Amino acid sequence: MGSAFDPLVTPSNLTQDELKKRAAYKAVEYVKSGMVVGLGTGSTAKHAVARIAELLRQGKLQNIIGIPTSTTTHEQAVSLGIPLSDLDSHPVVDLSIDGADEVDPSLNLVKGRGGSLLREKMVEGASKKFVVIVDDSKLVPHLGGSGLAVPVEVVPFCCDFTRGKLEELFREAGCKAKLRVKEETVAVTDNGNYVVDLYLERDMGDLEAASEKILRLPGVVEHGMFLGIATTLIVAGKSGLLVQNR
Ligand code: ABF
Repeated sequence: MGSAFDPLVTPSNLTQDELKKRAAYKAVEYVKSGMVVGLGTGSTAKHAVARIAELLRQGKLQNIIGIPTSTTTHEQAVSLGIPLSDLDSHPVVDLSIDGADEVDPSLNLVKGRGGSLLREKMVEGASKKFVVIVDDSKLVPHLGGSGLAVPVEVVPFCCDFTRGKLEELFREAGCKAKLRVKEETVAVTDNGNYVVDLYLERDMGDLEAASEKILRLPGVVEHGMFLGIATTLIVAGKSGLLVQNR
């Protein structure tokens, strides 16, 4: 694993959103004309999408095909004039850029607190390179340890049964599994599914084993742990940009 530190030339009083933008702009430096690019979702990724559109308008990038990871990103990209396609037509993606909710020292991620984890995992898993962009608040020693949830996308059919099974799986880690609710109604993903959020009091142990256990449960569609998928991490902090490769 290699890393590089790039001090910011601007004052250190950047807001969190400005830090996200720094990371996003740095990631877009990896985009070259002619690439098929996975377009992430969330408040960090939206800066990357906007930057790609800006470079296309300026003629500094050409022939980009974007593969959006959510309906929200699809709408943003369409409004900015980025040509779009999908994995059916472009099963190999050159490069994806997306945010994350947690990043551990091995570049494993928790994603999906925004609800787009399934499409993100499909697109980013099909990418030759996956650049993760975060501000430094997202760095954690262990996934699931920040007090926030590990999301799991489940089918609506008997979702409380699946919720209970998920809670049982991680009982020893003090798991509380909660069906995600938004504005007082159950949150529905772009794929028409629900999300169960796993809140853990303790480390869930071996991540690959945890992943297998979750995916074996009937009713589960996908989970938000992205293990071994990210190839590059760009972290923006008050003192600079850290670029780390796996
Ligand atoms: C998506 O956006 C996610 O998978 C993750 O949940 C989230 C990160 O959001 P933000 O960049 O807004 O912090 O990529």
